[in-house]
Amino acid sequence: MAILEDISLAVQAGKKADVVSLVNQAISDGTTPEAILNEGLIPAMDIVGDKFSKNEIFVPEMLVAARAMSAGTEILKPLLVQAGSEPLGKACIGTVKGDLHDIGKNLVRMMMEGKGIEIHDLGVDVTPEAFVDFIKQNDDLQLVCISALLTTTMPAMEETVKAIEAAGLRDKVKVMVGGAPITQEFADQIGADAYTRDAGSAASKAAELITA
Ligand code: B1M
Repeated sequence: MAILEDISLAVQAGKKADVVSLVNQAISDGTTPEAILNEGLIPAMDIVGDKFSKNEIFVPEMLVAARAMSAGTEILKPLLVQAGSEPLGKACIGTVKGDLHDIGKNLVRMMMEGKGIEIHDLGVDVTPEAFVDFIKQNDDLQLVCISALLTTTMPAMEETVKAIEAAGLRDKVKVMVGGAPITQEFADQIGADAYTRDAGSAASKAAELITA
């Protein structure tokens, strides 16, 4: 669909105002929010990442593309998130220590909200101690979600799981991990309860873990 390609091109060029108007137009034309996300916005970031790897663009261009992408997802948020009356359960989410990438984490949060999960966003660069403190302060917390986008911050994910264990809280919560460099094998290796590849499956898995 031409408009999805236009959305992708506008994100790649970091044209936030164009992304906003194109996403709004796509919605009024009847394009589903899932198609806008999965066929317009997300593929754009893969192209941006590829260009960065090839030294065709640099951090500032990645940053403006990220801002344009976030402006698009903000418009989709109310369409993806339907507030339920009773929360299904309680979770928290954060990007690991040393890692500032938050677009994927924000999408996971939105999809979980869409499933009716009460999810607290601890932000980016979240230390293992901050995860542990949050668990301690929230007796009814059932699930801890950790995101990482850099291979260099994957060890911080393991540190976080170990810190939860060391604090004697591991039996109290389930731990779910994800992000582009994470695999099922890595999740098993660090003792996480679940790994999911994308935001949609993360939300379904979270609902399953919380209600099990
Ligand atoms: Co960065 N960056 N970046 N970056 N960046 C990547 C990740 C990179 C792959 C680009 C590349 O080289 N091709 C590369 C990492 C290489 C590696 O580790 N092997 C990289 C690098 C190197 C860096 C810097 C080191 C660059 C530098 O400074 N020299 C630096 C690090 C800063 C830091 O974190 N300390 C850096 C900085 C940045 C910006 C700040 C400029 C910006 C982030 C802005 C922001 O997030 N607000 C940025 C961006 C935009 C990217 C790319 C282009 C796009 C990331 C993104 O948003 N993707 C990225 C290349 C790429 O991904 N192709 C790249 C879209 C998003 C929807 O996907 O986050 O994967 P993703 O989330 C998915 C799934 O992974 C999953 O669901 C989501 C949706 O379905 N998921 C989960 C995510 N978390 C989950 C948790 C779950 C379950 C599923 O359960 C808990």
